[in-house]
Formats: sequence, structure tokens, C-alpha cells
Amino acid sequence: MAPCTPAAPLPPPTLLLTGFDPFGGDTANPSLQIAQALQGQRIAGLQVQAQTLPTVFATALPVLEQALARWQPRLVVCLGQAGGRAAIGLERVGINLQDARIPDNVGAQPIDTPVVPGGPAAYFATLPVKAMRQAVLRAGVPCELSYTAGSFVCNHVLYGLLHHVAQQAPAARPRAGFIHVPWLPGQGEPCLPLATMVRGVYEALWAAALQPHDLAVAGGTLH
Ligand code: PCA
Repeated sequence: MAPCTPAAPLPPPTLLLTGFDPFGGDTANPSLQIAQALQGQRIAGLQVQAQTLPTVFATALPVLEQALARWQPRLVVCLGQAGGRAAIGLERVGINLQDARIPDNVGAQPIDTPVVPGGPAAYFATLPVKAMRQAVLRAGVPCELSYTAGSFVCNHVLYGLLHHVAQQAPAARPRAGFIHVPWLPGQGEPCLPLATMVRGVYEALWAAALQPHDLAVAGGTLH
């Protein structure tokens, strides 16, 4: 009888974590630094795969879709910088609108155009945002729910991600959403230290990985 060779162990399922390159004249983007800091972490059995997205309307989604095809993640969390905010912001909704206040990194500035022509007006993120907020606050990091991801490249990516996922069979869909983070010290005020933001996002990811449904949906009272 042929000797029994053990099957190679399956790689752990992936948590895809994206961050954007600097934009608008900044030389840093905390979203990218956070994603890179968490690269390779194991979170509730998921392995974090960090991916850089260009702050470019034309290429951010193709790059994200390539990463989705490559990693087949169970969970997708995109990070972006939101200068002027004081807390980590868990985005609840992406809208089908591009209305750029400034040009992107290749000079494109779409005004009042849809992300997906003919697409629905909006999609809700499918992350358990209330459980995530509770976990981040417990770690002592400021955190809030947000009802607008703006109308620049971050909203473009959130809407495009949720639209892409919605085309998949329900059983194959990763849960997906977006987290905005404040400036780093030196970029402007208000700001949060990088280590604080890394801890906050780490806690948010644990809660997202462990909690399949939101606390409110599951009958909780966290408002
Ligand atoms: N923030 C921008 C795009 C890239 C980023 O980090 C936004 O909020 O749209």
C-alpha cells in the first residue's frame, strides 16, 4: 500500500485590510501605516493581508478587485484618512456619488457623477459596527459610528466594494466595510498617535471577526 502522505495544511482564511497612499499634498497617510502595522497578524483565525490602494478614482477599485480575487478574503476592511475627525469612524453607508473637493493623485476630479452608473443609491456596510465600536472604546480609543464616508475616493471604494460583493452568491460574500481614521500628529488637529489608531483598528477587527451579526441586529441595546 502506498504510504499515506499528509495533505499540506490549508492556508488560513484572509482578512484583507487596505490603506490609501498619501493624497492632497500630504506626505503620510495613517490608513496605510495602520494596514502595514497589522500585516500578517492572526485575528480570530484570519490572517491579515495588507494592501495599498492608490488615491485615484480610476484605479483604486481595479486594484482592490485584484486583491479580492487573489486572496478570497472572509472579511474586507478598507481604511482611509479623514482629516478633521477626532475619532476612529466606522462607516455605515457608501453612496453612489463622486463629488471630489480636490483632485485625486492623477488630477482627476469627478463632480456629481455616479460610482456605478445605474447602480443603487447606496449600500450598507456589512460589518458589525456597534460591536466594533464597543470593542474600540473598551480599549480606550475614541470611536464613533459615521453615516457619511464623504464623496471622494474613500466613498468610491466603499460603494464599489459593496457593489462588487453584492454581485456574488450570498454564501461567497465576504463581510465588508470601511473605517476612517484621524490625522497623525504633525498632519493637523485633531489627531491621534499611530499606536493608538493601530490598537483601535486591531480591536475593531477582532470584534468584526468574532461577531457575525451586529449587536443591535442580534437584539442588543447598544445605542
Ligand atoms: N482618504 C480620502 C481618500 C484617501 C484617504 O485616505 C477620502 O476620505 O476619500
